[in-house]
Amino acid sequence: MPKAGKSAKKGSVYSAESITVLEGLEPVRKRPGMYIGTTGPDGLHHLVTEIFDNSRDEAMGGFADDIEITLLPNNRVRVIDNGRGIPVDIHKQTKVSALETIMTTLHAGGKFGGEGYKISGGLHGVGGSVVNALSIYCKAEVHRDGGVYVQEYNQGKRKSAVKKVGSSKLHGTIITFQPDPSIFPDTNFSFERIVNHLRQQAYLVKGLRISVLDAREIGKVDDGNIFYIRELGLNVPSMSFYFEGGLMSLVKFENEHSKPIHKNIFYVEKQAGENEYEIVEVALQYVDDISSRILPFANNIYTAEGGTHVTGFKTALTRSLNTYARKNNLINEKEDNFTGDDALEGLTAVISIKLRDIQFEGQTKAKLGTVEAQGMVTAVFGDAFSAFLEEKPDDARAMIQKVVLALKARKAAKAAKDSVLRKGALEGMTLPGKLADCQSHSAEESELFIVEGDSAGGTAKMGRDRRIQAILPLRGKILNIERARLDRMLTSEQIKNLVVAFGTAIGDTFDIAKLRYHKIIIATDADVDGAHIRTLLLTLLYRFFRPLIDAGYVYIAQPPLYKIKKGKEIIYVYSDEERDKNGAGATDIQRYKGLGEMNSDELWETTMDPMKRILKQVTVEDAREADRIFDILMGTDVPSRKSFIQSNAKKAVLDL
Ligand code: 0RA
Repeated sequence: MPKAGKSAKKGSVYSAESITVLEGLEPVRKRPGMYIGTTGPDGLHHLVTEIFDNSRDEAMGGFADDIEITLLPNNRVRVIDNGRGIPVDIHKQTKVSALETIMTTLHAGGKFGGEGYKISGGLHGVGGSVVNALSIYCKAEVHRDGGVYVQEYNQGKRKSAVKKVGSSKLHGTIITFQPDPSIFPDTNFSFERIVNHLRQQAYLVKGLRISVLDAREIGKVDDGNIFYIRELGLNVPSMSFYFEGGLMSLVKFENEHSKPIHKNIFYVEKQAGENEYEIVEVALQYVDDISSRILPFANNIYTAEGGTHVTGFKTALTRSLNTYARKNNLINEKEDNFTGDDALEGLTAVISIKLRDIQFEGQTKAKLGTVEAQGMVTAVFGDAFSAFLEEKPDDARAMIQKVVLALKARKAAKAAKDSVLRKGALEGMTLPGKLADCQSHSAEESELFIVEGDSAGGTAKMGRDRRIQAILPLRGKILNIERARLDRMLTSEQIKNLVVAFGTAIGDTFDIAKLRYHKIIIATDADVDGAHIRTLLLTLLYRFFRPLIDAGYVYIAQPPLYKIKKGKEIIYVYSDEERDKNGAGATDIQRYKGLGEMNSDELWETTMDPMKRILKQVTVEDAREADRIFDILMGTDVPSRKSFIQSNAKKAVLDL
């Protein structure tokens, strides 16, 4: 949220006592992208985040401990908290109710809550009015000082003054909004997406209950006298999150399917400077694995690209481990120090920092730039982690052993890789014979289809637009990359083909600028094997080519499941439900088990033609989920694997 005060537009209200400038909401409707990023699904879901964040900030201030988010019919969303309630008294500056000012003007948030009430998070924080501006309908309901106060809005404009409509012993705020379809092409919310975001938030604010309900299916929901809908005991999909342990619980959750190598989860939460709102919180635990999972947050915003807090964390982690290992003679005198990468192997860590001033940088504004954060994390985490190592010698010993192993493996891998490279395994290697490359040399317009098997490969090759579309068929299972190291991976012909086709190299020499295709499209069959290969590929990409996912270069093709012939008309459908809907009266329904069953025209028309096809862009969350599933399927945790297979068996389409 840009702070008001930079530009004095017409209609702004000034006050001598503060430099806050209040503006109307027209700029938000004119340029929604400036306030919420996009008007696509990301922006739509951002509306929920904006409203939720205000309630969550109230909880972080210690004034609320219960938030409920309900999806309602007509794409409405309601967010309830049991905080102090937005003030409804007349605001000095504007001569109208504070509630109205908060909901109908672009304002600086702290102003109304007193100094330090809010930690601002860039885009987040004072978004109530932004959401209101982008909603065809919005209602604010406040319970405080014994009364219930209500105001309704339409596209950010109030319908009438704030009214007292009843009395109440409760306190809190209820915001209901309905996104404006003239702003958002698609106003349908994803329950799953909201649940995933809010689960994470529940970990970040310990002791806060967050409930999410999907009441879209039950027609009108009475919003008369009730506060929390869940107390009606409605039979609707719902989730409720509450984590006493905060980040510690998140580390436990992340490690659920892995084997921790030491018992105690490290945890620290501490003020980092003079200001009581500037807090560093870190939890970590090592598991028996080689990849690392670092989840960094700044003001509760997930910073996927890392930044200064992560840099500070890595520095302190490596330094503490080296110091401890030397002091206790756990590494050979002649041995080198651990590197940052050694210390990260098998590590699950969550880093959360709260700052007064927060700056984001990077391609997707998901990288923390605030310089002070580095020193804050190094100081707080470094001290606490060194103390932990001293106090918990068993945990310390296990960690050091693990890091020593990583150091040795790194050296062995480097030796192996050097020798592989000397033999010219990757560098200067020619494009794989299996690859049917495209004619274009411009990566921006080029696409690589990774298809399953030679037969589908042949069809795709015939059906493609050879100017911009390249085909790489994969045969069989690529490789169990779990636990396999880089040097071993490079010996797999399939992986080598992929890496060389990408053009980026892998590991230390990875360079995204050399990528040969800006669309990498995974096209596997709609059966169990296809799903397995897709999981493998996503896991590979997640672990070794993560920047390609971050940059939005990875996609999944969506071939149809059925071809339905109704007289002369041919319909392709993508699900069983669609088949049932469209199949009535059809004489002829063909199920496609694999891409190879289509002829080249059909494949082009349904799956490859850029004008007609549906592609699903792979998000980091998708890939992370694949990675988790992969661990369950391939890892050593047999009970989890069993229960996963049992609970998913009915979803699998059996090929009989
Ligand atoms: C400003 C001042 C006070 C509360 C809030 C804002 C507030 C805003 C939201 C938005 C959603 N839920 C909220 N809860 C509270 C408190 C002023 C006081 O009572 O001292």
